[in-house]
Amino acid sequence: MGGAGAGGSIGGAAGSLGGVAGLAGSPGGGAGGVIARPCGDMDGNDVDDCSETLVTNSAFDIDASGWWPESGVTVEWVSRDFDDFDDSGALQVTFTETGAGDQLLMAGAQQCLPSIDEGNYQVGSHFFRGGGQDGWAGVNILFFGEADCTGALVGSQTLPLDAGEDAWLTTQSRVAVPPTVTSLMVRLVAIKPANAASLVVLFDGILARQK
Ligand SMILES: [Ca+2]
Ligand SMILES: [Ca+2]
Repeated sequence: MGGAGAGGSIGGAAGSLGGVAGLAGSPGGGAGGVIARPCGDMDGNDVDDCSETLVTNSAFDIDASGWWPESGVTVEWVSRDFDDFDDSGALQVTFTETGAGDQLLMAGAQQCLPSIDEGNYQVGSHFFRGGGQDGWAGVNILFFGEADCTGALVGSQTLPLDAGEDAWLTTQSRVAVPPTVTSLMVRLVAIKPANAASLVVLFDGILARQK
């Protein structure tokens, strides 16, 4: 099902990675000058993603703080940075829940953006799924009617899935936040058939910004 969309997102990732290389090579950084080193620019807007994301601990430089495991999940920091930087790592999500049947289960690590405005957002992540496992790494967004991710669940959106394995890939999408939404939950998830074994996936460079 996701074949066509996956191809599209790979193309987008490759294009914006070119932008990353340019950013990394530019001496002194931009006007702000506060970026110790660039995180990348997956959305290609010439602004380093680390400096514009609304997410806390988006680059996982030293730990997994700010991200909370859901039921059936363990999270831990690993040193395997998506861009191979020695001074940064990634978030590892291990989804251990299993059951009968092949219906898809989804769970991961979550962070609430406690108060957001109506409008369009750009959300994305780098992710890695090692080979020999059934399932996907994904990013799922939940919309809530009240602040702090409380109140009615107004809706949800899952960014395009990509089944590629043994490589860092990128998924991103525009997320339209309707006027009835006050907060949203960013979920870095593993998705697998219930009867498949544990699934281990990595995430890094989480972007969520208003467009
Ligand atoms: Ca950017
Ligand atoms: Ca990192």
